Amino acid sequence: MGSPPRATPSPDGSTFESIVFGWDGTAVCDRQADTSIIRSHVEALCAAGVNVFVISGTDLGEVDGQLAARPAGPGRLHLCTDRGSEVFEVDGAGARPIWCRTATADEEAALDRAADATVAVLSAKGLVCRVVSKGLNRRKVDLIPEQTWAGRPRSRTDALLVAVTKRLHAAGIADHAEVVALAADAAMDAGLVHPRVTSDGKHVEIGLTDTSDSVRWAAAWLADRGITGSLVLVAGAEFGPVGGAPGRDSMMMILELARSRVVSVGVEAAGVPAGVEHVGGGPDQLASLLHAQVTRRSQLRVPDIDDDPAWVLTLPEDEALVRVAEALGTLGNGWAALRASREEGGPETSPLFVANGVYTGSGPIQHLLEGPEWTQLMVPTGRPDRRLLDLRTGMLTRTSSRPTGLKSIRFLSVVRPWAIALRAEHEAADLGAGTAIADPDGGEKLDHGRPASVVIGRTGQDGAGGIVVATRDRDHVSGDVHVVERLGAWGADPRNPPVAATAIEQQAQVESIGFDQLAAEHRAAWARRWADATVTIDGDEQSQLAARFALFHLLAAAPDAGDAAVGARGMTGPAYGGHVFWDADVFVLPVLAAVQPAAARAMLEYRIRRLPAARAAAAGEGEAGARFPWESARDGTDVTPVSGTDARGREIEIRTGALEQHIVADVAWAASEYEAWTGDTEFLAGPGGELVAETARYWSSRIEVDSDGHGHLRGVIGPDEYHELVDDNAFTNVMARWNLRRAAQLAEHRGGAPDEVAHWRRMAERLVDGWDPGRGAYEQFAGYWDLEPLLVAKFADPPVAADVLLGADRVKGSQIIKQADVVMLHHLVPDELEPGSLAGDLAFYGPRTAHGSSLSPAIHAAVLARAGQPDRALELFRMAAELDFHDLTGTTAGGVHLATLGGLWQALAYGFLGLRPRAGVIRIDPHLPSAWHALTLSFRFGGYPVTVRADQDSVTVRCDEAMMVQIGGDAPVTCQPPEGNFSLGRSEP
Ligand code: IFM
Repeated sequence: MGSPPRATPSPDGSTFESIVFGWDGTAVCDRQADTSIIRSHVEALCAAGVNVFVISGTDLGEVDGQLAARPAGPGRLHLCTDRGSEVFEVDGAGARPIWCRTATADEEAALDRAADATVAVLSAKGLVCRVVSKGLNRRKVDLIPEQTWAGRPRSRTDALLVAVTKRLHAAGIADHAEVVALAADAAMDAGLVHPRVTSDGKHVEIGLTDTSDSVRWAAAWLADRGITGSLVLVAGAEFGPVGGAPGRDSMMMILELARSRVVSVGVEAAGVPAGVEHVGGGPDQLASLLHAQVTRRSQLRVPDIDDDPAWVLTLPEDEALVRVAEALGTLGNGWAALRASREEGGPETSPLFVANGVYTGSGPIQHLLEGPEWTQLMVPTGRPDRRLLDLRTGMLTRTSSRPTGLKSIRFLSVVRPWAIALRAEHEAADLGAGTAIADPDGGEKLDHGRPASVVIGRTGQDGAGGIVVATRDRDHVSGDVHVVERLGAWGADPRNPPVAATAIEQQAQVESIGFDQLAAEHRAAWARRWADATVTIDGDEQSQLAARFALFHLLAAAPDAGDAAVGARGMTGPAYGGHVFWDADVFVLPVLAAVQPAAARAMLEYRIRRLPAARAAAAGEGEAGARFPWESARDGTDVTPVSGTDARGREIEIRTGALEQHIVADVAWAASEYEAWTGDTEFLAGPGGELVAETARYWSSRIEVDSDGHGHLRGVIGPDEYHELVDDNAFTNVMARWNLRRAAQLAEHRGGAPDEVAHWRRMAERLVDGWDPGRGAYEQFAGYWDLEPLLVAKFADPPVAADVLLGADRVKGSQIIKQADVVMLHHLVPDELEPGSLAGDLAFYGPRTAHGSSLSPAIHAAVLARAGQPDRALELFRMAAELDFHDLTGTTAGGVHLATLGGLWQALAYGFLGLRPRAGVIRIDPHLPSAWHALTLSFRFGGYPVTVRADQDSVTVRCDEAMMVQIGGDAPVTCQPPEGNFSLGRSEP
C-alpha cells in the first residue's frame, strides 16, 4: 500500500478543471482492488464539469472493466490505454474509441525485429529474458521470464525487483537505464525510427508510443478548451527512478503540462523529481484528492486560473493607479464590457458597465451610456490583494495575501453575450452580497426592481438607448467560508429602454446552465479565438505579453454581428465618450479582418448604416458623395466637440471635426483592406463598393483644380494635429488619390458609369502630393519645409506632448509633428508612393516626430521594420507596448488606447513579418529584431486559417488549403498544406 495518507490531502486550496491520473499503482494496487470509491468520485467530478483522464499502459478491457465509471457529464472521462496508443471517451453508454495510433505493417514488423534484437542483445550479456506479449504498437520483454507479475501485491513485486537488479548486475549491466539504452539501440538498428523504450524494472517495453503520447493528447484536448497548466492536477505513483531508469509516471510530466500540479501517491523509494509533490498514501490518497475536489465544487469555491506569466497580467496595485488598473483589466465580449473595479467600490474607483453602440446624450456630449453596476459586494477593503487578468480565458481574478481574504472571479460570457458571472469567497463573517445592482458612477438614473429574488436595474431614458441588468445571488456557507455566486443577464437597446422581462428570462437561463458550465464554455470559446490569433515571440516575453494584451482588448472591442461602434478607447473607459475615430477603421479593423473577420465586417456595417448621415454631411458642405465625421457615435452625425480646454485649463477651439477630413478615405481604405484579408469579394461588389464610390465622389467634388490643372485639398488637418488648417496635406491628398483610384478600379469591375470612372482617374492624377525629388521626401503640407527646423531631441525624449511643453504656437511654427503623417502613408498605401521614398521620409520625419499621440510609435515601428531597421523598430514597438502598461501618457485611466493596441499587432504583422494581403496572394517579408529568435502569428486569410513563423533565416507557412505566398522579392508560389518552408532571400526595402 504505500505511506499513510496525509490528514489534509495536498494540493489543497486549489480547484482543478482537469485531473489526469495513472491507473496501476496510483488508483489501484492490483486488478482485484475495489474501485467503487474512485468510481463514484470520478462520476461526481464529471458531473461537476471536471475532465478526468486515466492513463494506463494496459488495454481498455482491464481499466474500464475495473473502473466501470459511466459518467453523464458535462465533464468528460477519457481512458488513455495501451501505453499511449489509444484514447476512449466514456459516458453512460460505455467507452468508445476516439483516437488511436495505428501501426503500419512495416512498423509491426519492425517492432517484432526490435523485440527479438533486444532479447538477443540482453541474452548475449547473460541476462535471460524473453518476449512475452505483443500489445497494440508495443512489445514487452520480461526481465524475469519465469515469474508472472500479474495480480501480485505490490510488496511481492518490490521483492522481485530486487531480484531483477541482481541479475542485471550479474550480467554486467549497471541499471535499468542501461537496459533501456541497449533496447533503444537495438530497436533503431531494427528499423524503428523513434522507438519509445521504457522499463518498469520488471519488463522492458519497446513501442511506437508511450504514455506521454496519451498525456500529450490529453493536454491538447484540454488546451482546446482553455484548460492549461495549473488548472490540471497530475497524479501518479512512480515518478522517481526505479532501478536507475525514470519512473513510469515521469512520462506524464510533459512540456505541455509544465505548470500543472504533479503529486505522487506512491512510495517513491528513490525520491521524486523536481516539480513533483510527494504525498504518498497510495490509492487511498488519490481517493482523498478526488474527494477534496468534489467537495470544493459542491461548496461553490471560487475557481482558479492558470497563472501562466506568458498569459496573465497583474493589475497595478498602487493606490494612484486604481483607475489605470480598472481600464487595463476591462473584460469585454464585443457586445458589452466591464471595467475592473474592485467589488467593494470606493471613492477612487471608476466602475463602468457599457454596451456597444448604446449612447446617451446628443451632439458632442454624446457618450456611452453607463449601465447598472453589478459587481458590488459588501466586503472590507481587501487590500493588499492581487488581481490577475487572464488573457487566455477572459477572466479576472482577485486573491488576497491573507488566506481568508477575498477571492473572486468574474467574466462576461463570449458564448452567450448576455450572460454575466461573478463568484466571491471570504471569511463568513465578512462577506455580504449587499446591493447586487448599484447606480452607475456617472449619475445615470437607475430603476430598481426585485421580482422574486432577481434584482433588476435599468439605465437610460425614453426615446434613447438603455441597458438593463438582472441578477440573482446564491449564498453558500461551509465552515468559515462564505461564497456569493452572482449570475445575471443584461440587455441593451441603442434606441429604446430595453425590456426587463427579457433580461429576467435570460437570467433564469443563465442559472439553469450554471456557473461552472458557463465558465467552461467561455474558456473554450476564448481558446478558439486564440487559435486564430496566436502570437508567439521567441526571445522577448515582455513584447509577447504586450502583443497578447493588445489582441485581448482588440478581440473584446467589437461584436461579431450587427454594427460595431468601436470607440478610441473601446469600451474600457469614459475617455472620448466612446466616439468612433479613424482609430477604428485604420488601426483596429485590419487586425480584426485578420483574426476575427466577422467583427471587422460588423465594424464596416457601422459605417455602411451611417452612409445616409455621411451623404447629408457632404451635401451640407456643398459637396457630393459621403463625408464621414471625424467623431461619430449613435447616428453617424459629427459629434466632435467644437471647444475644449488645453493643458493649462484655457478654452481652445477644436477644429478636427471640421478639418480632419482624411477620415473619409480612411473608411474606404478599411473596406478595401477587409476584402484583402478575407477575400470577401461580395462585400466590395455590394455595400462596400458603394461606400468606396461615395467617398470617391466626395473627393472628386472637394478637390479644387487650379489654373495649371493641379488639384488641391485646401484647409485641412492631417494626422499631425499640431498643424491646423493646412493646404495639401500629403497624407490627405495621397489617401484621397488612392480612394479615387480604388473606386475607379472597383467600378470598372462592377460596370460603373465610364464617365464617372474616367473623371475619378483624372482627378486622382491632378492631385498634388508634396513629393520633393530634391529632398527625396514628401513635404507634409504646402509650406512645411519653411518652418523652423526643430528636432524633438533638442527639447525632450519622446513620447512627449510637444504642444504642452513648448506651447501650441511654437510647435505650429516648427517642423515638430505630433504623429506619423507622411510615414503613415508608407504604412497604409505604400504602392501610391514614389519608389525609394521610404528611407528619405523616415530619415526626415523620424527625428521630428514627438509621438505626442499614442497612435504614432507602433506605426513607426511597422515602417522601420519594413525599411530594414528592425532593431530601431523594436524600440518604437516597446514604447507603444508600454504606453498603457505604464500609463506613459497619463491617460490610460480613461481607457486603453485601442489604436495603439491595433498598431502593435500591425507592427508585428505588416512590419516585422512584412505581411501584405493582396488579391489572393499574401506577401511575407520578415525583418526580425536581433533580440528575437522567431515570431509566429496565426490569422485567417481568404477564409482559411494560416500560421506564419519566421526566424532570422527562414519562413514556415502552415495552411489548411493551398494558398499563394510571395516571400520577399521572389515570385508568388503556391504553398501546399500542411506547411511550406522557405529560406529567406532578402529583398531591398
Ligand atoms: O484619432 C486620434 C488622433 O489621431 C489623435 N488624437 C486622438 C484621436 C483619438 O485617439
